[in-house]
Amino acid sequence: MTHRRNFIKAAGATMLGAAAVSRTGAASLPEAAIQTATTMQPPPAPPNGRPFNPVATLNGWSLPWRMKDGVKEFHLVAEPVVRELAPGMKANLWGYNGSSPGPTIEAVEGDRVRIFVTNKLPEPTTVHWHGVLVPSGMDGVGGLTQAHVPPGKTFVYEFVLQRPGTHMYHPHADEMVQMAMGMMGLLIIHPKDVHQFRVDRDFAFLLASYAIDPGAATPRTSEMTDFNMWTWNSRVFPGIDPLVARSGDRVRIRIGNLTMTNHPIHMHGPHFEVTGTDGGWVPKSARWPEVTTDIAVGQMRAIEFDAVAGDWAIHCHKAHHTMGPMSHTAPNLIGVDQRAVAERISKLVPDYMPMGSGGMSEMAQMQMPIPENTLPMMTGDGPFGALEMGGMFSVVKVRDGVRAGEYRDPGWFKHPAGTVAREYTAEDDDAVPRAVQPQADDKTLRVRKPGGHEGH
Ligand SMILES: [Cu+2]
Repeated sequence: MTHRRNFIKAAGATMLGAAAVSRTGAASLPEAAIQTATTMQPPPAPPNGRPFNPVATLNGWSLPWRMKDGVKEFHLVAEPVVRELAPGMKANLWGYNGSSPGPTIEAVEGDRVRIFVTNKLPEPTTVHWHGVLVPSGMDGVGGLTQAHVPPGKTFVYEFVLQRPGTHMYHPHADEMVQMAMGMMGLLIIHPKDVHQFRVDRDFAFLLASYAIDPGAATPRTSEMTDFNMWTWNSRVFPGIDPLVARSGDRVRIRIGNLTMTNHPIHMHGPHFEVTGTDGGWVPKSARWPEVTTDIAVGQMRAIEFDAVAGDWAIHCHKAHHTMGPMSHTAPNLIGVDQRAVAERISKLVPDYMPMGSGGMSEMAQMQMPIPENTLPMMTGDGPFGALEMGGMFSVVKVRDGVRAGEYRDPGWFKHPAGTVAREYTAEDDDAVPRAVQPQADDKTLRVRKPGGHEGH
C-alpha cells in the first residue's frame, strides 16, 4: 500500500481509475484510490455502467469503482490522514483513502454496489450508510447489526440502491471519537433516468466541526459545544472552494450536517428552493422559496436556484460559525477608553496594543500575529478590502460564458459601471434626491397604531 501510495503521489496525486485496477491482478480486492489534494477534483463522466451527471464535491473527489459482473465495487480505507483546513493550518484527522471527508461515492438507482472497507485505524470501526435503505445487516451499527471491523481487517458491504437521493456515510463505532476526528463522506444515488432531477451544476459538501487548540493539530474529541473550526468538507474560509457557475445555470447544492449543532445556511442573491432531503426529492408542488435553510444535526438539504451574475456570499448565519478560533469569554470593550491602562501595560509588555474599543474589525485589518498552526479569528481579502470572515463561508461566483464542466476560480466579479455602493460626496447633491423628512401633515405618512393595525 505504501508503495502504491508513493506511486500515485509521484504521478501528481491523480486518481487511479477503474481501468488501472487490473495492474495488481487484485485477486479479490479492488484498488483503493488515494487522494490528498484539498482542491476540488471534478469527476469525469462515468466510464461504465448507467450514465449519470457527477456531483462536484467542494475541496473533494469521487471514488472510482471497478465493475465486476455487473456489480460496482468500491474500496474504502479508514485511516489517519493529515488535512490542511486552510493555508497555515494542518490537522491530524481520521478519514478515508487519504482525505477527510472521505471520497464521495456515486452510483445509480438500481445499481448493486459492493463496498470493501479496510480498517487501518488503531481501533475497530464500521460504516453506516446514513439514510440509505439497506438490508438490516448492512446498516453498519457495530454490535447491533454486525461485528466491528477490527484494525487490519477488511469487511464487505453489499446492497442494491433503491431510490435516488443524497446520503452520507460515517462510522457507527466509537462514534463520538471517530466523527470528531473527521470520519464521514457523501453517498450520492443518481436517478436511473438521467434527465430526471437534472441540473447544470451539482455541488455537494458536508458540515463538520473540530475543536483544535491553537498550536495543536489533533482535535479534542471530548468537546461537546465549544468548537473552533467550523468546516465545509473539512476546510474553512478562505480554504473553501468557490461555487462557480454560468449565468442562467440551474444550480444544486447538497449540504449534509454531521456537526453537533444546526446551521442556518444563507445564500445572497438568487432565491432558492429546498428540493431534497435525506428522505428523497420534494415534489414540485411542495417546494417553497427561501434565502436561508436550517440544516439540523444529521440532516441533509438540497437547494436549487437559477444563477444570476455576481459574487454571492454563502455562509452559515450563526455569526460565530463564520469566525476562526477565538476566545468566547473576551469582554466587550466597545466604548471603553483603554488609553491610560494601555500606557501602563506597555511599560511591562512593550508590544502591547489595546484593541476592541471600536469593535473587532481592526483585528482583520492588521493580521495580528498568532500561534503556529492555527488560523486568525477573521481573515480574507476581497477586491474592496478585508472580508473579516472565517469558518463556514464561501462565494457563489456566477459569470457569463463559464464553460460547462469548468470550476476554476474566475476571480472577483467585475461590476457593471454604477452598480457598486460608494461614498456619498457633496458633488452628488444635485444628482441624488435628499432623504425625505416626513412631515406631521404628510398625507402619505402611515403610522402603526398601538392596536396593531395600520392607519393614516
Ligand atoms: Cu453554523
